[in-house]
Amino acid sequence: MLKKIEWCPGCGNFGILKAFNTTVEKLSNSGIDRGRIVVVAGIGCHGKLPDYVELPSFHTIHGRVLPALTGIKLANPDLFPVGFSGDGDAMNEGLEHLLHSAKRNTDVTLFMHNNGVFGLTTGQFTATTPKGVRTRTTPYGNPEEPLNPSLIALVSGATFVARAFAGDMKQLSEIMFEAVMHKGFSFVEILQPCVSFNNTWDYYRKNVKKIKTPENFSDAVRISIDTLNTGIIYRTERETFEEAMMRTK
Ligand SMILES: Cc1ncc(C[n+]2csc(CCOP(=O)(O)OP(=O)(O)O)c2C)c(N)n1
Ligand code: SF4
Ligand SMILES: [Mg+2]
Repeated sequence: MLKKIEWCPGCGNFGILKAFNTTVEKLSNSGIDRGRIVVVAGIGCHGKLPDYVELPSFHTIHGRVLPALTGIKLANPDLFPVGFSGDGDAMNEGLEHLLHSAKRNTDVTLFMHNNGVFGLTTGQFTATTPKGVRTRTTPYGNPEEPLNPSLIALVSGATFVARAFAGDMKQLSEIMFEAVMHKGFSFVEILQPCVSFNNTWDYYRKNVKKIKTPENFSDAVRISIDTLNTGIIYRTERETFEEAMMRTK
């Protein structure tokens, strides 16, 4: 049974949920039935999303979405493992897993809700909080430069990298569909306003830009550096981790 939604009214997670529901419909219509889409979430506000969709799901520990997705794919390659992580979950607690999943080209998808704070624990700064932003733990402004998740995924070897905005559900669900269908590691960074601790709605609405997918890796790197660029940043093909494992058995 679906649980009652507990996100703050106005949270960007609502747009992500809506876009994902549209994506699941589209996947079902393309022959991927709901029983084959397995969702995994980390710990945080984003981690409640599996409670709000009727799909097989697993709620893992903080920062460990990717190991769970990898295990699911290795155990049953017919499944489509889809993960939901936060910026804290994927860029602080679980950063190494992202690097290694991209390097291995594990055939799974990771959607990272980037709200620039540890939302569930009430607004501490994370590795993606922009410099100067005041949070519960940076009351005089964050003294550190932020990490750029899409750039990190790209240079670590991800074969599908995209950035999207929770306020543009049409673009987001199109990207989500392509990401799940992609064979290899797909990473999608979703710019997600947190109305309670880092309200970026106005800023993103005014400033996000849409890009055309660049033709080569160097241009993809250049485009990913501007954190307001949204769209499919890079897409290529190479042997997946699962294929390599089967070949060397
Ligand atoms: C190993 C570990 N460290 C810290 C925590 C405490 N904790 C729970 S949720 C959370 C914040 C999650 O932030 P993020 O991943 O950005 O998700 P959001 O709530 O913003 O969606 C933290 C630090 C934990 N549960 N486990
Ligand atoms: S704290 Fe932020 S991220 Fe969490 S539900 Fe509320 S608005 Fe959304
Ligand atoms: Mg967060």
